[in-house]
Amino acid sequence: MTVTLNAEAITRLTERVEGAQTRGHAIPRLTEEYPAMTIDDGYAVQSALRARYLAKGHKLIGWKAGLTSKAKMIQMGVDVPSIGFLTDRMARPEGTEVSVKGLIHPRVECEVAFVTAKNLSGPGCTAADVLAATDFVLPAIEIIDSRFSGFKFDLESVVADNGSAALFVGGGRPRRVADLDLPTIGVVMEKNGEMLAFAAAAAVLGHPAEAVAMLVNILHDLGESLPAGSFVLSGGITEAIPVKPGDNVIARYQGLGSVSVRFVD
Ligand code: OOG
Ligand code: MG
Repeated sequence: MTVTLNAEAITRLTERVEGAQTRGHAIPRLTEEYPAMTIDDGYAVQSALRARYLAKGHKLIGWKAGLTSKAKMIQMGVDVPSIGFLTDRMARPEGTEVSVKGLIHPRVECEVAFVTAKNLSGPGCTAADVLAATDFVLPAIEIIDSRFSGFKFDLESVVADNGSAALFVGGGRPRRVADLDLPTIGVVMEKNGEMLAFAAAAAVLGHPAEAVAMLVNILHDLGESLPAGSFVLSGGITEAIPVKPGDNVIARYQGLGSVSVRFVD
């Protein structure tokens, strides 16, 4: 870990990101004030943010991998995956209306979610380890919302902003990984009846379990591990699509069913 910011700077940045997340207002990239900040500084802010939410009673339910597909990396101009944490407050039920109140410029992503049955820890965690520890996988829609103006960021800033995590919806049909050929599963994302993006799950690092293994290895660097019963988002398979109140989004997964969300004010 190469944390370069002092404790005071980390606290300042954590409060700034928390304010932007809870009040839903955009802020400049953190690197504008701290151009030399490192990715580890970003994770130091993210860890402090997690501690603050947990102290307020939010429950950690899992983690998210992000920027794990070429489509996402190209869209965001970042070529290294990142991770973020997920809490109970971010979960929304499937097939219901989801309010975008408090979000700045939400976008949706279709992802494969993993639910684990065994603890996983790094270093050296592999996709095979992840598959052996997985209880089931299910389709998910992640609703991301960057707290940075114009949805423009660098890796240091987005890591501090918890990987743009905002809300997520799991749904479809949970399936055992042994019964699937996960990489070849096709996904189609529709908004208001129009097919806007499609790809196969292999777009995520060749196999979504690779993204979970990467996440576990980053967790190790943060002094954390992934407990059994965790919910893990493995990263957007296609580029993310902007949404606004009135939009209907449906993500259809071959063999895994579909997840749908209607956005409201
Ligand atoms: C960063 C979060 C990316 C994914 O699935 O790739 C992410 C962003 O694009 O805002 O969640
Ligand atoms: Mg995502």
